[in-house]
Amino acid sequence: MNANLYALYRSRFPADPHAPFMELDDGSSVAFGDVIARSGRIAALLRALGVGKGDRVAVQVEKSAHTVCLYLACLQIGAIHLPLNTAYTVSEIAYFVGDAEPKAIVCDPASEAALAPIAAQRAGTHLLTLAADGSGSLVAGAREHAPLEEIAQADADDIAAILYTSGTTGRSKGAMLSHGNLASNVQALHEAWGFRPDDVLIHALPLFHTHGLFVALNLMLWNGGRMILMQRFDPERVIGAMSRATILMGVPTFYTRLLQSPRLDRAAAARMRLFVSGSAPLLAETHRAFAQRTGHAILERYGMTETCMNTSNPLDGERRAGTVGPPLPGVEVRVRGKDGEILAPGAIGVLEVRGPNVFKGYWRMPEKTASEFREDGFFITGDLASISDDGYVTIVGRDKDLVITGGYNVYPKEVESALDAMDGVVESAVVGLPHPDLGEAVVAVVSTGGAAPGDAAAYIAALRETLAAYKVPKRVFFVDDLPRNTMGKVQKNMLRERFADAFAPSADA
Ligand code: MLC
Ligand code: AMP
Repeated sequence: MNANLYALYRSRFPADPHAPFMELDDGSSVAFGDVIARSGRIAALLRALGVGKGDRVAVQVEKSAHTVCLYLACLQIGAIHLPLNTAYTVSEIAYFVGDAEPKAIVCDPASEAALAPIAAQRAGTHLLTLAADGSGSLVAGAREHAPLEEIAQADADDIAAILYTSGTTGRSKGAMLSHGNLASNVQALHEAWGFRPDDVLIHALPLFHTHGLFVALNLMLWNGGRMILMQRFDPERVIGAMSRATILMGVPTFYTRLLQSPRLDRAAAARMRLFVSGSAPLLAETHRAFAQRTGHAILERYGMTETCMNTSNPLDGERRAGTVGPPLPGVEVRVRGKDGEILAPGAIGVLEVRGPNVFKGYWRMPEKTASEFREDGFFITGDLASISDDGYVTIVGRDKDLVITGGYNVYPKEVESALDAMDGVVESAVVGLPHPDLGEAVVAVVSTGGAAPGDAAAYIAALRETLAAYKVPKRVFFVDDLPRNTMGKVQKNMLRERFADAFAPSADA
């Protein structure tokens, strides 16, 4: 049997090649037959360029139907898909390319000139371009080829994708996900969320992170059903699409923004059967407000880049606000205390997970990988949680120094390192503060060592040169010295308390 995820999808695609798969922003639609042909042509082009099994294909492009086909083409030839956030700057991309050594880089035509020197550093690396409208050398080159029919043989343990996630040390790690990891998770979710052949998904998430790629897109490929592919999240357009859809998946910011629209009501959501939230904590008050307005209880689930989805509130049964539900079938969870002891229900500790969904390790970082797994195969998530008597998991915080802003992760260390290298900064501490739209917002506190405060706007502008915009602090505060405990460690809790109201509606934000 071929465990290649694309082979599994193909066996589930509708028999009719004219069956629609994607409805696009311009109202046109792409049928399953088109998807097979377009992906096959890209697969043939990549093969002709010498991209083979296990080679990395780095992709930093706008969301479009072509992006979906490029992902499938990588799977088809057994190459490793390596999607990159469109917000990453050239210096961030240089790191990923140096680390992953891709055989091909596909970028937006607008970034070609900036990325060419990076691609040129490694002999045999091809630089191709793809714009949202399909222009660029990738699709043009693919048109010269007949669609590849063959699907590369893959074992369940072969790597299908590498997704970079930042780390507490500030150095990003490539999480290696296998065909088996992705297949087991999509299967578990498909069953747990009761997918039906006529389900229509509103896809408004980016295609370069787990939520949009391995949950939303993979589920619709597995379901062989239809999705409305929106290039970006626009609450009014999403509400407009609800009359011809059944499912929406989003980060909590989607739901708080939807609630701001007076158009969101029971009638608008009448045809929908499921609203899913994840990637960041959904406030219980958002859950309640959404239920009140639409009659739908948002289904919250919990996952990570390294594990795909771990837990989910039930489709049938109680969707408990403020919890992420019990583990998915095949996934085990437990909570450990400070001394390594496994805790009883209700107690708070670090959550660990084990199952076929858990990744194969970090790319070329065997020691880092080993340090994040227990001997019995449980992965240490770094999330603080408790498990109720009846198995519902509640995420109460994080043991890792991480900010989640609008569903994107920012590791403070990366921002602090960039700030600390700047003139006038003695040292810095980056924290996440409550933000009404983004859940948490990145904020920097800079110690001047007693000197006069610097120009916050100038620091922000300088950081934007090297860091993706969502990582750049929304505010910079200046202090003489950072608070420290007796061990000399910066007390970020004190900073969070001191500046807690920075984004409160009444604050001068
Ligand atoms: C955009 N901006 C953000 C931001 N998104 N700032 C902080 N945090 C964010 N998340 C900034 C931009 O840099 C820009 O700043 C300004 O906001 C407007 O940009 P935009 O592109 O127009 O923003 P918008 O379309 O409003 O995007 C907001 C959003 C988006 C919430 C729709 O961030 C989003 O799609 N988030 C989803 C992230 C996601 O997919 N996460 C899943 C990870 S997987 P300026 O200054 O330039 O104007 C995972 C595992 C799991 O976590 O469990 O799922
Ligand atoms: P990422 O590394 O981008 O995959 O983000 C994974 C992290 O997002 C997890 O470790 C959690 O901290 C957080 N996360 C995901 N889903 C939820 C959720 N439903 N509630 C709280 N935190 C979540």
